[in-house]
Amino acid sequence: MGSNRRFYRFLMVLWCMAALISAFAPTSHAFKREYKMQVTVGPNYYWGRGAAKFAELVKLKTAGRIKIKPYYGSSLLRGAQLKSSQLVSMGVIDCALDSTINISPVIPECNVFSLPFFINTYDNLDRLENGKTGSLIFSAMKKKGLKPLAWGENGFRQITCSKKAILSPADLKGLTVRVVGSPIFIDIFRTMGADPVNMNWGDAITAFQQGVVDAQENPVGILLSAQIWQYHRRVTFWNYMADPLIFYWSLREWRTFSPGIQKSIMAAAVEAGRYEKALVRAGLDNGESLLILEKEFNEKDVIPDPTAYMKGKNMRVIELDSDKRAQFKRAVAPVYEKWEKKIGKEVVKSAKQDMAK
Ligand code: X2X
Repeated sequence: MGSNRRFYRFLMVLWCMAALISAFAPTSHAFKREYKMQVTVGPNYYWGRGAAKFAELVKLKTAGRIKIKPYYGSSLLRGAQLKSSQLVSMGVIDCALDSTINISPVIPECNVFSLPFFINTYDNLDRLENGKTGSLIFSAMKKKGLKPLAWGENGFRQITCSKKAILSPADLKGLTVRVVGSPIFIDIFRTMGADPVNMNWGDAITAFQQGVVDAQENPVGILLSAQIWQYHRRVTFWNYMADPLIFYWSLREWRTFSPGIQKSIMAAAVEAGRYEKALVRAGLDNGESLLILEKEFNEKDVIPDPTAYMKGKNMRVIELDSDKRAQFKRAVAPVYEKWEKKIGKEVVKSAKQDMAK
């Protein structure tokens, strides 16, 4: 039986179980024993710690009524990270802290963050999230049965390589690059002349270990936890795309909560998002994130200078200046023509306006 068919059979079983449980569950103000949360990476990643913080704060703010259990490493999805928003909208999974990349199969508008060499600074990213672009994305989610709660962050994605330093598009020619299975990635890397192979994050680590791929791209927070220097000795900081996270809930279930519970969960997501963003930006911004961690969260378990840390692990860290970045941007121009249509002209326009503010 094909793995797709097996997956759909598995989905059906999950869905029937959820339907049975909800049919027999008492309706008025009864809470589930456990609310299942999908998280793509493990508990030691900054992203995983953001999920744990959310669960902890929700429990606290709802006086123990809502208990969220994070399922790390996409274990609820057998690794199939791109299925998360579909399952949350069906109500099979209660909630998620997931990347806009993994949400993009259901919400194509999320690909605006993946337009290559488009958003390149934290200021721009914050303007998008808090501006019209963010609200357009949140309303698209609501239409698809998802209740967005708050933004988190995976980070700007950087490329690492075992074979050579990547300084220009020519360096990518013929390199096998592991990418997420979202189609815009295949288009970006093929356009730049590389040979992209898509795989889920769980399989990617094995592929790095076995040297099946020459390169991969992920934000610094992921590189640190995955200890990428064990497999790839070079990293190019090119900020080629932003990768926000979103805390979100199944809309159908959300509507069954009282306004008080909704308010508490929402406040928990906003606070956990602030914490998680500060973790991933620590040492990469103007110092603000380290201050937030210290003053607001009394958090010391963080790598204060990730660049120096990676160099200390014998990695070569390459920073691209604006001329070099412009070379890459020119190389990926055809991706814009195709993807602006898929994302939607209004969203792309609002992103440009938000960034111009
Ligand atoms: O799969 C990836 O590269 C990861 C972990 O960054 C995402 O989930 C988008």
